[in-house]
Amino acid sequence: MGRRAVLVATTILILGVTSSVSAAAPWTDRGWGRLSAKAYQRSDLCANLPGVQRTVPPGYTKDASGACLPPPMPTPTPTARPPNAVPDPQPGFTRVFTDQFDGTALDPAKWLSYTGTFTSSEGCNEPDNLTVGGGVLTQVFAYQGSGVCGAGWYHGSMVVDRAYGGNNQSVTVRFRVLNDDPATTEAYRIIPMRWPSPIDDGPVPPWYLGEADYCEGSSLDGCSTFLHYRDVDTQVVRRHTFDLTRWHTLRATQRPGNDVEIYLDDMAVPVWSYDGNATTVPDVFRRTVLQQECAGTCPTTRTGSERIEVDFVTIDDHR
Ligand SMILES: [Ca+2]
Ligand SMILES: [Ca+2]
Repeated sequence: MGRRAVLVATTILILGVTSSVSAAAPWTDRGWGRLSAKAYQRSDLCANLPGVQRTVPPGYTKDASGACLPPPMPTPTPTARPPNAVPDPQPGFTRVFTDQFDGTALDPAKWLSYTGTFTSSEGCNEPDNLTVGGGVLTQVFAYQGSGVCGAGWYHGSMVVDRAYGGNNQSVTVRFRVLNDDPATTEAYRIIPMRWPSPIDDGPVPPWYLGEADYCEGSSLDGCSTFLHYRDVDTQVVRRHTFDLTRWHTLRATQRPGNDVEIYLDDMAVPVWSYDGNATTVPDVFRRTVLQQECAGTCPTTRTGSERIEVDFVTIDDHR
């Protein structure tokens, strides 16, 4: 065979190879086949370069045309519940009360509005300062030129109907606090409280035997739990730091064994657990209260206001 014939044969061989590479190559699991080292270095493991054979990387699959497919994404656990949804009761508790404030006024079958002054502070409760709209209860703290107590600072507070009281209960409240002049318009709030109450029309028990103020104070960067017992000067105290101007879900749970837990947003792990006893957490009937008042004395100005916005309240009884 002469020199010319050899050259022709080589050209045909090269054309044949080139042709087969540019067409869709059949898949083999043997390796990278004819993919050049340069292309290999450039390529992503799953970039489907035409005509390239490749090993299926661990966890990957291939389709009928030889495309290399990444592992399917794990199916996400359905967490459709939006962050503002009403959380379920804890194990061992049964829901007995839910108010999402979806109406246009406070439901008198669920709540009793306070009217008049507290013994604990100046200021005056007026039912008008409890408004419901847009799915939210608003407790309004503001100066009024007139009202049930005359001119002065007013606020809105309320206690749940006696039908929803109990001893071992878990109360969950989603709320935030908006104050347009915190420097001078300082309000005081207890969101929520559980207040020792007569079960029937009997005498009112002493407040200090079991008043539980789960989130109390006037600052906007936290609140404190006060568990009162024995006398007017004795209580268990615990501070919780969080931004009250943003929505948070706070749950306060009293369990058998006289134990108290405070949860904040994470309903699985409490931010505080207190192992109480029958002295420090008395077994008494209590009713849930949302309280707003002056911080001892009312502001000296007449301007400014504070609003507590409450998205929902739930109460769960221990079974
Ligand atoms: Ca205990
Ligand atoms: Ca709501």
